[in-house]
Amino acid sequence: MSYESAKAQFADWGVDTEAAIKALIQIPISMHCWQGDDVRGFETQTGTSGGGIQATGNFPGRARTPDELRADLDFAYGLLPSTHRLNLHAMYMDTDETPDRDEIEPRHFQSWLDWSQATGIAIDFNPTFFAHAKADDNLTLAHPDKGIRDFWIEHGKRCRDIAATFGAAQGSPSINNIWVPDGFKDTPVDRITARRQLESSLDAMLAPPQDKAHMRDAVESKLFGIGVEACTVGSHEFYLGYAIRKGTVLCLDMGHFHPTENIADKLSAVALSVDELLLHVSRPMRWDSDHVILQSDDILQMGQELVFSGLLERTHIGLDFFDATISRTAAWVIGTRNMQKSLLRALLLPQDALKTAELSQDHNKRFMMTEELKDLPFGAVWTEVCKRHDMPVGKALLTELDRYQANVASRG
Ligand code: RNT
Ligand code: ZN
Repeated sequence: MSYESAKAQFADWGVDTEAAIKALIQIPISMHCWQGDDVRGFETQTGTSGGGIQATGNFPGRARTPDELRADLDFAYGLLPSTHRLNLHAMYMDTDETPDRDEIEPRHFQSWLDWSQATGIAIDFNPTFFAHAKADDNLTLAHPDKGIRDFWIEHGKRCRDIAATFGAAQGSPSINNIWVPDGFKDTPVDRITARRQLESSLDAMLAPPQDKAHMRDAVESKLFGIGVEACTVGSHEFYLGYAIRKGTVLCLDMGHFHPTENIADKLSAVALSVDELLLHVSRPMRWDSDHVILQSDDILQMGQELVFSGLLERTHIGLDFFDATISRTAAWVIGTRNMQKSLLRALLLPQDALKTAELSQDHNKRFMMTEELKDLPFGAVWTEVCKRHDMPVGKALLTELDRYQANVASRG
């Protein structure tokens, strides 16, 4: 179907496809670096990967060096309409030195800053509280040992400085997201001491003032992880309360809740109590499996909720998936495009008419409309977006992805 005839079909419902396209290309998605190398990072000294997260598979082509990762990222961004962001983890430092986590400085990330300046891709940041000998027992900021807690507090402080350095250079705040694996494999008898410990460590870490124009602190909750099945110290209730009381950004990862919970439903609820949200858009399958996101109901609902609740302005959209059984670059491109497609679909709905039907309690009209609207030619509008950015879709996209994969397949 041609774009012109799709445009007419949407216009018939009162939808302006040009306005939707314009809105879409203003929405940055923070693409996560860790899909490119199966969450390994580039440190010379690490413990076990740990943290209860796991990439499985051995598809060829994993990036082994910062240069390979940046080349893969450049390729992926080249197939994504609009200007996006990069979500970088501290363990992706690029240096000949061997700083421990409590010794890292902005200079260890200079090559990323240079890349960001050259590409115009802004960087968000994450302290890395896993894959380290001092995190092998899945306790970091909540550890009973003060020396271990202090080590991780120092790491967190340094990461805030690094994020602020990126933010100052790029002209938009770098969102610095704190996720710790802390928890217990078996049922603890004292939960509140660990939670008090986590709270006071976070307070110490966030105490040094930072310019909000340069960096913002986010906190990410979790339900459970491998090895911490019985209790996660930084649970949803813990961080929801923390974010409200301390004014941080609240991060919701779609894999960090009970499997039947609707994460899109949470946005409008928590948005009444926190100013800003960060999403880790992900796809849990039975557990926090971090599968690449599809155009599935939960992702479409997430896009629709962001648009219909007017939350795009204060939500930072990040992705969090890692699949090592498929091409890493194909995973980035198709997964990130799926997030964009979910937003585009929402932007192409007759929002006012749907809301009017609902507010007037005409549930029959809402029902008929939502179902009929599913047949509109969303794909033709997406194809037009890609065409305007000189980017392939369909079989031509697969050819491009295969071509690049063939080039990286020989990596050891
Ligand atoms: C882990 C969290 C966290 C990580 C990244 C690598 O369960 O989702 O966000 O996936 O920090
Ligand atoms: Zn996450």
